[in-house]
Amino acid sequence: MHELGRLEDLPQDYRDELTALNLVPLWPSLRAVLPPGVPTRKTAPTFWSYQSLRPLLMRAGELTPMEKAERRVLVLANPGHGLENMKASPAMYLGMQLLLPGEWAPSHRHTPNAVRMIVEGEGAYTTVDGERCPMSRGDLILTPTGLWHEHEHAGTEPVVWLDVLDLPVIYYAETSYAIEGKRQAVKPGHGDQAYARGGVLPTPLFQRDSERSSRNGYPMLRYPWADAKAALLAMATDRPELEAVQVTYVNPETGVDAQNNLGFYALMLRPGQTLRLPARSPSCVFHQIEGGADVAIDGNTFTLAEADTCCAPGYTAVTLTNRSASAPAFVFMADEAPFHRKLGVYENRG
Ligand code: GTQ
Repeated sequence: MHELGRLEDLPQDYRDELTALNLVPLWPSLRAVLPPGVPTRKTAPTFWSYQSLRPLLMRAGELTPMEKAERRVLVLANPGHGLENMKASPAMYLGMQLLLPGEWAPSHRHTPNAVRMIVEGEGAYTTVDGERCPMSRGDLILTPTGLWHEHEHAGTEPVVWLDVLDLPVIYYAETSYAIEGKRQAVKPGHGDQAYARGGVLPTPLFQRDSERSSRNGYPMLRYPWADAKAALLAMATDRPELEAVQVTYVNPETGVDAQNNLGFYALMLRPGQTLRLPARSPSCVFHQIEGGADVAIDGNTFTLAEADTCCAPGYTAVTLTNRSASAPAFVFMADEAPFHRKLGVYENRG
């Protein structure tokens, strides 16, 4: 690959004239925007310890009342992108949110898609499009684009969850905004009950084709951890030869990813297992639900204990190792695969 002309090679008067007309020569920047073979990535392998951040989150609970926060969140920001940009990766935002007993995070809706992975505490619920979704450790709750949501805590201990949003890409597209609302009326019915068995779907009077799912195409908003874990354990027992014991959170009516831009998965590492994930184009986030795993990314090894989180840049192989020889380890993953597929740039390089 031969060298191209530099900006400094051009006479100053020529450069000034270009600037005055809002023109830029491509060749000095061509290699930067189209690097050979592998994209330039700002995403740095980054680890966030729950034990370290938890006291700071609790302190936020003392320092900042709900009325002054609306959402009391410490953002897990990737230094490679600049902390102020609040990105874990090009398309993923991560935040740890705290709600104290009796608090209410008021109803709003926004264009970015969000999910919550519940980290600790009982007795809180998120109400999404009128459906009351109880929060329990390991549950995944969707708040897809445009749906009203509010968080409320009727328990006695703090509740904490991990927010995963596609905010960076929605913001980049200049399409990010929110609308404030009033307290929602709660409707009866729960998607996690109606869709509790994967092989059979609710079919009111054979209206499946014409009247697909309620809730704007998001039939299931809460994915209980008890069910995802049971599926993983059953898979591991049923298929001892299976290398990756993994499930994808999907829309139960279409079988496609639960949300538009980000993919969500739960993975079980068998006792003592080491699993190599191929180098794929999307960045990836790992969050330990149960047990402990070592996550090796490009020469960095992060030791995840329960509730710890880390992220890996795209085009990078990741190796996960269960540190226990006797117990399984469970990891929640989020990635940018649906977004990459839409862009037509998804790659698995093995
Ligand atoms: O709970 O609605 O971490 O609107 C960032 C923006 C959480 C939320 C975040 C949000 C929310």
